[in-house]
Amino acid sequence: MPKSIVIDPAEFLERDRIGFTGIEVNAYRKTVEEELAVYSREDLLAIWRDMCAIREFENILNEIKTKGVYKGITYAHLGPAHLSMGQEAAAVGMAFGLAPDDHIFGSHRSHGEILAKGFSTIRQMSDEGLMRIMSGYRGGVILKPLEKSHQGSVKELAAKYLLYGAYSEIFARETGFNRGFGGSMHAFFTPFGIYPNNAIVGGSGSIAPGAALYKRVNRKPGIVVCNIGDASFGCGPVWEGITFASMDQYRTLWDPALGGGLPIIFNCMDNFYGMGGQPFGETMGCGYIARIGAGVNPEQMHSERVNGYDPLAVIDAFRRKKQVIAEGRGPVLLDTVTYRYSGHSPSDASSYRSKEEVEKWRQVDSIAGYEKRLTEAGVFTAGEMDKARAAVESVVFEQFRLAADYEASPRLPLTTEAVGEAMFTNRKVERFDDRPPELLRQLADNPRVQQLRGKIRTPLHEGKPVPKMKAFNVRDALFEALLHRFAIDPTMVAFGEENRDWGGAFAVYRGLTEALPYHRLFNSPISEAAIAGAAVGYGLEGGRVVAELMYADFMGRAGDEIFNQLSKWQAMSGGELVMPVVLRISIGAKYGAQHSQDWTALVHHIPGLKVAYPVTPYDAKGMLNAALAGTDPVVFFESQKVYDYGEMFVAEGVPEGYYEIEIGEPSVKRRGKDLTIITFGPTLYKAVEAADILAKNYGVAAELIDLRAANPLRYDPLLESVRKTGKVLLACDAVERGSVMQNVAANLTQLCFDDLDAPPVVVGSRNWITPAAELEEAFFPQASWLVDAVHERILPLKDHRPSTNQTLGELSRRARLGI
Ligand SMILES: Cc1ncc(C[n+]2csc(CCOP(=O)(O)OP(=O)(O)O)c2C)c(N)n1
Ligand SMILES: [Mg+2]
Repeated sequence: MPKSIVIDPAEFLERDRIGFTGIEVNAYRKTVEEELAVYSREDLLAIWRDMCAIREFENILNEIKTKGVYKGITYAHLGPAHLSMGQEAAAVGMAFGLAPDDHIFGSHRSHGEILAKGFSTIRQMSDEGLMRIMSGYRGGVILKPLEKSHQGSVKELAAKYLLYGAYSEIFARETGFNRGFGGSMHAFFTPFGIYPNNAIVGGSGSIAPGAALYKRVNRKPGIVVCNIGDASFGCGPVWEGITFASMDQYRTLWDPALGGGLPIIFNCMDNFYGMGGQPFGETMGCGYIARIGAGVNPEQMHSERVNGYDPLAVIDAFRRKKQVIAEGRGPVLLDTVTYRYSGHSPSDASSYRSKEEVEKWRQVDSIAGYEKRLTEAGVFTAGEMDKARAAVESVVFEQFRLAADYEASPRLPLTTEAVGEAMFTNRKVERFDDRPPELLRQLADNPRVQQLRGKIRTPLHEGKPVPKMKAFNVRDALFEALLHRFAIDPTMVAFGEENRDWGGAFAVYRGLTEALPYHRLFNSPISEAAIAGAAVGYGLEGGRVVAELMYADFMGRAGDEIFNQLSKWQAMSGGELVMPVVLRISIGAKYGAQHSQDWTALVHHIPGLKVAYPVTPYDAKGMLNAALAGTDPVVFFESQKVYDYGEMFVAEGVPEGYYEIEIGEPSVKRRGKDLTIITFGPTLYKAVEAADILAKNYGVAAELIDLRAANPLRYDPLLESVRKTGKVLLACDAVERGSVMQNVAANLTQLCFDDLDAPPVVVGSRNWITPAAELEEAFFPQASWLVDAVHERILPLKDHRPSTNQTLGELSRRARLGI
């Protein structure tokens, strides 16, 4: 808590009452005649065309999925198609008044939103701007098949481009927005302000606030709209995202010049159903989603329930709410009432709702209703509207036909390496913006910087080991790397729990509070999903971000955001997005079963993440420097056991200046000829003890290698060592079953089988819950375990008497018991 906000009992123990104000439901009542003062006839027709285009786009997909043929074109679409027939007015109403700089995020059912936002952007962009995008985006690959036959305006060409890029993406073609790597549920096209759509229900709920944060911090124009379904509001990360987006500090503590509350509208596409469960009346208790706003902040999120069957009502609501955001009073919650006629997917038998109910909604269909209103008001004749519909349907059909054609729209070869290559962008970016980075004062005057000047960076000082208090330690090394990049990249922000006045949970950030304004370093709510999710949103907008999870054990709370979001968007974008996110995660000890687990293996298992775990000051600074210069997501593990360790391996010490250590490069910490010991994490220091015992008592010279990173990983230094020694022991603090080391051991067995005298041996923690601090020696690998394992399974040591049971018999006994 910042000292500037005082919690005074005199205020908080007074009798009081919390008041609520009513939340509007379907308040819009304007007539077409009144709206003619706001809209041109062309506008009104554009709304009609957009809705008709979406209906036909989805109708074609429905026919293809259910019958395999549409108007003579046969096509087998294997993937998903979550259609939105019925929801067109909600989508078009949402997008119509958005500016090109406004960014939308969505869900698995977002085809309609993609098209609506695309059409809206096309109308507002200049012809030159559109041509630049179409011919520049991925070398014009989407444009080429369209250009040949196109006759008409640039805007008409852009509309075809949008439809064709979307169909191609859904059909997994090279001509898709994202080379077909995203597909139906994840299609997006950022040049038109269409940001990732998410197959994880509610996934956008924690990501979109990060995009809004990016706009605020970097003073970018536009707002962010997070389109998610009604059932998504049951998801924890959505609540966390709302909490993150509605923090008081944006208005109480941040520089007012930034613009106040986050510029975000959470827009519920409230179609009354999940898949087969019904939030209204069954699976949720809030009745109307709009009510949720009342629990969030005194402004009740400016919440409103809007008739999403009337496009003009939705446009009106978005216009008013954009004004609220422009005044710095966001975030906003809109509950847009709509209905899907289609099943959850085309295979859905609609067993959860009656035909009569669907029919009732069809009777008030938004497209037919809009036509009726405009014709009755005499704005258009039915003939004019029919003609416009037929024209747009024909354009949609032609783009479908082109996308279904394998010659015009080839699929990437199935053997393609491109999927893997898109996963990491592997770029270096010094700064993501050229403006000067905001700092509160000269870094040279920073108290921590001054303190570090007096610290000793070498293993020895005047021939003696350096006392802990004087040693430049891992914590200091991390601080230096962070400060370096903060001073260069103005987009770089850091957030997490207790990050600011507390100094970071483990004091890595001490000194940063004095260096950085609030918006570059701030405390988040205890919302791990939102911490990781917002980092994803901030990163994919093109900003550098360091997010922190206090303990590895809390990764469970941010599981989706780490495993499905952080890891996947670069690849699903076909390499178009970057993800310059460093997720710092501290691994604990002494805090028992739920605060002392090394979960590196979980992250290592997920494609798309770089996994670093340095445990020396030299490695920590060099690797964090590399992570903070890159464009890929790095999960950066740190060990609480070694934060205050000085440098013990690099005789020259930790350089004061800048240097990088490539992530994926193991480090030989000690040379030896008889045995290789590979470690990952703080077990390195136990291996040093074990190596000393082996050398002193048994004359065995062990070579020590610290993996430093699990993915990517260059095996050559490991192979070189194992080929020399013929023997290898691998150890880490993670529980032995399924650890990173098991994977490395399996690979080594295959890569240098002929050179091995014995199978690689893995020593890890016991396959238990982590016990109390007093009992930890029975849980984490100790030097004696390593020596005993060498003796039992690799190299019998003369006269050695094991103190622990590292035999193969014990290995299989434990496996059988599952412990
Ligand atoms: C985290 C997660 N849980 C479950 C699912 C399976 N699922 C896909 S769509 C869906 C219903 C979503 O309902 P809602 O958010 O209202 O969106 P709608 O489908 O109505 O557009 C479910 C349960 C999923 N994709 N992700
Ligand atoms: Mg729904």
